[in-house]
Amino acid sequence: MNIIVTGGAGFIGSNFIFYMMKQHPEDRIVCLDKLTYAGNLSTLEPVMDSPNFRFVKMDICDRAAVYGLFEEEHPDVVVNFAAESHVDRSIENPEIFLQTNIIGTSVLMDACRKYGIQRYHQVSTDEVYGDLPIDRPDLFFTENTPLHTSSPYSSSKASADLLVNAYHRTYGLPTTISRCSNNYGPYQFPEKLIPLMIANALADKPLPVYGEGLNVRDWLYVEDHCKAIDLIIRKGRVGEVYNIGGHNEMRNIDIVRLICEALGKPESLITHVTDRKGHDQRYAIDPAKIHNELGWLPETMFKDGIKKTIQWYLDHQDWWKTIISGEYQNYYQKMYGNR
Ligand code: NAD
Ligand code: TDX
Repeated sequence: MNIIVTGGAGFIGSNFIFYMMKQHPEDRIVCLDKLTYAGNLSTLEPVMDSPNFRFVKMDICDRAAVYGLFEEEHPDVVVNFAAESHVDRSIENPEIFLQTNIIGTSVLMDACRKYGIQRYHQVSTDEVYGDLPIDRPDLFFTENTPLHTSSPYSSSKASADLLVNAYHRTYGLPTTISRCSNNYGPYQFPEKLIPLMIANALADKPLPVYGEGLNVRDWLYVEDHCKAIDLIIRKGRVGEVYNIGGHNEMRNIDIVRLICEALGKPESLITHVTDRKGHDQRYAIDPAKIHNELGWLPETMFKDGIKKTIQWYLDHQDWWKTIISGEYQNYYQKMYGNR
């Protein structure tokens, strides 16, 4: 198969490329990425010289360039990870989220229609369902839960999902959508909760917990997400949505405490800061459909995954220190002040 992976220089996309190149060495992977602040070419160094891999710097919103690439590559499958992905940034500046996440998705699907494709897969998120109350642990998101978004980010992802379903129904495009819970693991940009707390703790800096830290997220090790997407593009039913999650709900404050403990840092570093606007209370995925239809189950226990992740950040300090030393400092200053 010839697979175009968009957003492959980011966190999940790069992990997906490594996973696919190991599992399916006969496939060819073309990574299309704009290299925004969240994209890092250095991440892809281990595969850059592989004959089955090609990197192309490109914006998914650039219709002429995208069509040109499809004409050259004739991909069988497109997996779209490319997105603006950080909720806090979407609250500050929604526009780029609408551009990339909605318009970009439509450009990619137009290219798929024009040049033909076996499968277009949209990587979506549990955030499209909105949130669940913390005091109702019996409730979960299923694929039939209505879309009910809170942030500009999740609204842009839900809009893209609606477009994907429209392209399937109207044009017969062979699409699938996956909606995954919070990922953690290597190469996650240090603006996100887990790597941010690891980086700050290592520097003995305050650990900024929004509000009381009681919000709940359903954490999945990134490789388990990659395995699920691989299964969906090979065996998933066209036109379907698959939820992905590992029944691993944790409160933010407990994650931060665990990181302090693992790094031998005092909990006194924890600083409660102003809550995120519109902060979703709880996400929790019911993964019964992907389990029953495709046999997928998460394989990494949280206690092992978080240990591996913390060790990875300890072993790859150059990777994240380079990232946080540049433009990111302006963002950090705006978000957290001098903390
Ligand atoms: P990320 O921010 O780490 O990476 C995004 C990548 O997309 C970057 O390499 C960036 O350069 C690229 N990109 C951004 N705009 C682009 C454009 N216009 N054209 C081409 N490339 C562009 O994001 P991530 O955390 O790896 O998330 C990947 C996908 O998975 C996103 O669609 C996100 O919505 C979804 N998702 C993420 C999570 C999570 O926990 N991180 C969970 C569920 C779903
Ligand atoms: O400094 C912080 N302090 C804090 O308390 C940050 C950055 C986050 N938080 C809280 C907010 C959330 O409740 O931690 C939780 C996780 O925050 P993020 O890492 O920003 O993730 P989240 O908002 O849950 O969204 C993530 O999961 C779903 C990804 O960023 C999305 O791309 C994905 O769709």
